[in-house]
Amino acid sequence: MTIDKEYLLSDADVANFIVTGYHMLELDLPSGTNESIAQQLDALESNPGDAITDTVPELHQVLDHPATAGVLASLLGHDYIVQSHRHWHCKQPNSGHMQWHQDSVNRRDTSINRFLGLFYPTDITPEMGPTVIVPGTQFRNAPTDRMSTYSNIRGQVPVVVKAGTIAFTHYDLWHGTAANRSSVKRHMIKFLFGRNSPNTAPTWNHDPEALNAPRDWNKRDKAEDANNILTFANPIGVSQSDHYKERQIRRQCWNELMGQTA
Ligand SMILES: O=C(O)CCC(=O)C(=O)O
Repeated sequence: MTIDKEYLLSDADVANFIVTGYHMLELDLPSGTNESIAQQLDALESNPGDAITDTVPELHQVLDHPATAGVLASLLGHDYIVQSHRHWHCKQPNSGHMQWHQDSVNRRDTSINRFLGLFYPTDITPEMGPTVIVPGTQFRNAPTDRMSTYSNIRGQVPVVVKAGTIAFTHYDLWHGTAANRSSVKRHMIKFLFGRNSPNTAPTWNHDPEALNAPRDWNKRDKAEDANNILTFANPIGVSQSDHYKERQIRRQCWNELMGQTA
């Protein structure tokens, strides 16, 4: 696929993904597409698993959208892989919350080799059982049985979004769902994307001066440039001793994406 440069991420976007473990994208699908997808999902009586894109072929428009391709090419290389695994997550009205968990294998890993895309064909309100993510937890391992007992984690973000949003989330990001207290089904289609080859150079809209911005101690957590984001961002407010270890992981991750593996 040819990648339209206009849709590639910026240095700040890439730094934010490394730091928070997610990137939100609101797709401008043709008029009526989201509604049509949602209606077809509403009517499904069983879960087709990986065949959900055969059952609801308009979902291919999510994968083929140039803005989706721009994010994937930026973070996984221009030869990224759309894996065959996908899953329809239908959260029924009046269903309870889902415990905190990580989807991947709970390993601290500085490489971005695969991640998820969570697509929502309808507006998602706080009552509808949104996915809830905890930005900045993707480098933190916790035994799943213990994590599932955690309750109100500081810094959690409910994925309350407009119809047509795809949330790209690091495979190790801690997440769960809120209860669906509404009277409607909440739909989410999960896609999985992978890397084909290691980067030898940045694959996003990279400015060679990106890391030259001076450190700005005044802005700290409000930083807008890659250097200061990687240095100061602290989405779940961890302690200084914890933060400095995480900063090292962020820089390793950035360097790998830059193609500097040594
Ligand atoms: O349904 C959701 O919002 C999240 C599902 C989930 O956490 C998972 O499949 O791992």
